[in-house]
Amino acid sequence: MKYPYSRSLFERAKKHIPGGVNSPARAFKAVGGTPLFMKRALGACMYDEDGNELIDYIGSWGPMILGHCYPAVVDAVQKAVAGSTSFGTPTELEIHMAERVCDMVPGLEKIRMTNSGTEACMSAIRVARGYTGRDKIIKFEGCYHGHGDSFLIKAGSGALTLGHPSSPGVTTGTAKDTLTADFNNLESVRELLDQNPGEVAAIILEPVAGNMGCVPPLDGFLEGLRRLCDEHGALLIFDEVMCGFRIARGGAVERYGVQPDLMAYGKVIGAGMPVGAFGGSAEVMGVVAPDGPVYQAGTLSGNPVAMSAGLALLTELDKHPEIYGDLEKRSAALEEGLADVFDRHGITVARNRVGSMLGFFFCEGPIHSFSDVSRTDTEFFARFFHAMLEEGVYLPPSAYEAWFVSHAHDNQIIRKTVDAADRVLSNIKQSRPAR
Ligand code: KE4
Repeated sequence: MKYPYSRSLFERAKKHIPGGVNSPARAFKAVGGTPLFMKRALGACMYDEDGNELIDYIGSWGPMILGHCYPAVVDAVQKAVAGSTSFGTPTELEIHMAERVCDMVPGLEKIRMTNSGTEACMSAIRVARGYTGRDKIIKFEGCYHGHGDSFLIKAGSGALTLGHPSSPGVTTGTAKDTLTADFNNLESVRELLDQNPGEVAAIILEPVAGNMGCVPPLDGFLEGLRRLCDEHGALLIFDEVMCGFRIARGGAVERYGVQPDLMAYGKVIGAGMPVGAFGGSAEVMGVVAPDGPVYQAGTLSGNPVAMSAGLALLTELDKHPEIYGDLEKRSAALEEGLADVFDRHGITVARNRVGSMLGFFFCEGPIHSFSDVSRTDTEFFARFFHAMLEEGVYLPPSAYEAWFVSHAHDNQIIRKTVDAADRVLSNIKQSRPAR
C-alpha cells in the first residue's frame, strides 16, 4: 500500500495544526510513519485519500458499534440538519434521549448532555465535589478520563502513548487533589482513603479500562470499590465513555451489577457526533444548575443533530438486544483466531476482552494493571501495526489502546483479519526469544 496523498496532506496539516492532528491519538507517534487521512467509510471499512480500503478496528475510538454510515443514523442526521443545526433552546429530542438512556441504564435517573467525554468526566467530578463538599479524587494509573486538568495525572491513551501521562500545564494546586491508585488493587485504594480521611469526594475509573489496552476488572474489584466508597462517604463514578452501551445494553452497570453514584458517557451515545453525558441518581444530580448550585453548561449540549444521531443508534441497540450476542460471538472469533495465529508463530502474547472491546499485549500475561501493561513490547507492536496496515487492516496506532469490533465486522471480515495476521507474522519475528 502506498499513501502519497496522505503524506502530502500531513505536511500541509502540520503548517497550521499542532502535530498535523486535532487529537494526538491520531498522529501515529507511537508506531511511526504518516497518519492516513480518511475520505469516507462504510460498515467495517474506511477508505483513505489514496483509495486504500482498510478494515477498521478503531471505529472512531468506539462510537461505530454498528459500523460506519449505519442507515438509521444517516437518515436521522439528514432529517435533523434540515430543521437547523442548533437552536440554543430546549428541544423534545433531548427529552427522548434522556428517557431512552435512563431506561437503558440501571439506576440512572437524571442525565445532562455535554459535547465530549472529557466534559462529561469533568462535570461528574465537579458534581461529586459539590455534593460531598470534598476536594480530592482518586483515579487509577493508566485510566484516561479525557484531557481535563484533574485527569492528566498518570493518564492513559494519548497521554501515555506520547510519554506524558502527567502533563505539563496542570498546576500543582490541581494535581495535589488527584490521588492515583493501582487498577484492580483495592489495598492501594484503601491506603489512599485512610491517608486522606474525609477528603476524598470520589473514586473515578473506567470499569473496563480501555486506555491502556483492554484491562477488565478482576472479580470483586468493582464491588470492593463500592464498599470503600460507602465506608468513606465518597461517590463512585463509572467513566463509561468507552464501554457504555458497548459491553451491554446498560454498559458496565448492567454487566457487573455494581451501582455507581455517577456515570459518564460519550462515543456510542453520539454515534460519532460530538456528544458526552453525565448522570446518576436524582438525589446526586439535584445539585446541578439550575436546580442546584453546581454550575455546568454548554452552548451545543443536546444539539439536535447530535441527539438525532445518538438517539437513532441507541434506539437500534435498545430494540435489537441480540446485537450484543452477535458482537460477543464475532469478537470471540477474532480473539481466538488471532491467539491461534500468534501461538502458531511462537509469538508471546497476552490478551483481554470484554464483549467487543479487546486488547493484545506482546508480553507474558496476565494483564491486570498498568504495571502489567508496561511489559508489552511496543516496538514489536509498531512493526505488527504497519505490517497489518499493509494488508489492509487498520489497528489502533498504539499498544495502549483497545481494539473495537462492530456489528458490521462479519465472519468474512474476521477471517480476512486473521489471515492477514498469519501472513505478516511469517515475515516479522519478535526481537525477544519466542516462548
Ligand atoms: P473525549 O473528550 O475524547 O470525547 O472523551 C475522553 C474520554 C473519557 N473517558 C474515556 C474512558 C475515554 O476513552 C475517552 C476518550 N478516548 C480516547 C481513545 N482512547 C479518545 C481518542 C482521542 O483522544 O483522540
